[in-house]
Amino acid sequence: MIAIPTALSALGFDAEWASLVTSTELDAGRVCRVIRGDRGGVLVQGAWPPRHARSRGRLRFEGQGVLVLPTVGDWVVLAEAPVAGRDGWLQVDRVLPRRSTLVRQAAGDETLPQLIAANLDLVLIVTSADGDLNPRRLERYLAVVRTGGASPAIVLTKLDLVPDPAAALDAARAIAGDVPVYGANPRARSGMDEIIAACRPGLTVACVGSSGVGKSTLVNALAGDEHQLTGDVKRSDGKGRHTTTSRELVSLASGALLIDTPGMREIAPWEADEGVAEAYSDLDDLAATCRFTSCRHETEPGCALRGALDSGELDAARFAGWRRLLSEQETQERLRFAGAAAQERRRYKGLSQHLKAPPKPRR
Ligand SMILES: Nc1nc2c(ncn2[C@@H]2O[C@H](COP(=O)(O)OP(=O)(O)OP(=O)(O)O)[C@@H](O)[C@H]2O)c(=O)[nH]1
Ligand SMILES: [Mg+2]
Ligand SMILES: [Zn+2]
Repeated sequence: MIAIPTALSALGFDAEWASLVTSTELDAGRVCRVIRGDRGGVLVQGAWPPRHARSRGRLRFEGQGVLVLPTVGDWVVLAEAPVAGRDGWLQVDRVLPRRSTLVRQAAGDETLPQLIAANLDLVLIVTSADGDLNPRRLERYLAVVRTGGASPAIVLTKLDLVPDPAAALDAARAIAGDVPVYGANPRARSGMDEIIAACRPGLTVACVGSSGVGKSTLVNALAGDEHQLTGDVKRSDGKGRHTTTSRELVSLASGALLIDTPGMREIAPWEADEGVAEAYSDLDDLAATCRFTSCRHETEPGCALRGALDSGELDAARFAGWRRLLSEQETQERLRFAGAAAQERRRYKGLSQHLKAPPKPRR
């Protein structure tokens, strides 16, 4: 049994994590947690103050790109050589196997994943009641969170700015199913009790959502101080200013660990068949009762979904949101497959050129 330093358990390290490292690594202070992720490097903290670190080249180039690189929330083991190069940055030797991840399809034209955070127990999907509340977007967030294996909860902010807060809460609850929905005003620090209770000691909790919805304000309210920078929402379009620019882990006095993230403009799940099925379990159950197992829910006879739409039992917008997510996942799958095939072809080409007989000498 390895003795766990208090400074590490304060960051969420437990016996299960300890079983993945050696006592030598632990004793040498080489085990630490990533508390901030930026482009190019990470900030890590162990039984010592935060320091910069970057991955070993091996980690950077081997494997499947971004998904293997350390991200905020990760537990990592540092390389034996304490200092990487001239800049004095530490070097990450390996990332401990993750308990959960938060991955979305990266914004932009290419079909690539973006790893947002790792080892989350709870993800607070923050949405503001004024303007941002969008059932389809909430469904997408739920699919993303569930795919990665963390538990979701929804936090509805700015209820003080809408005429009918109860209606806004109902709209969120209609999407949430058995996912808890908390209404709170983090700016006034009211309505926080349930959220505080959900952020139990030792848990790692991330806040995600659009810019300006109050994620950093919520983190500050939970931390009891002004740890995170917050920004007023632009008056003209109600959109946030993208005040938070990096993902950062904050330790609460209660013993919970909170991760604030920058606002996201788009949210699309990555490799999310299961997550989509869970977020739309009601539709999935219905689809299982269609007459044909291959039903595309278009004009097939005996389609349970069409039946539910006709009877008004199923909301057409929810149905459309589900179909859109499924077709996005299909496209993603196809592009991923095409990308992998191209890579394989390139490898093969390189290999065959290598094996080709040397050019014949000129006569
Ligand atoms: N009226 C009201 N304002 C709020 C509430 N919660 C947050 N705000 C305000 O909303 C603005 C944006 O809050 P932030 O916490 O910076 O938002 P954010 O989600 O962190 O935004 P990004 O960092 O850009 O992603 C701030 O001016 C907050 O004071 C609320 O419940 N009611
Ligand atoms: Mg913020
Ligand atoms: Zn059908």
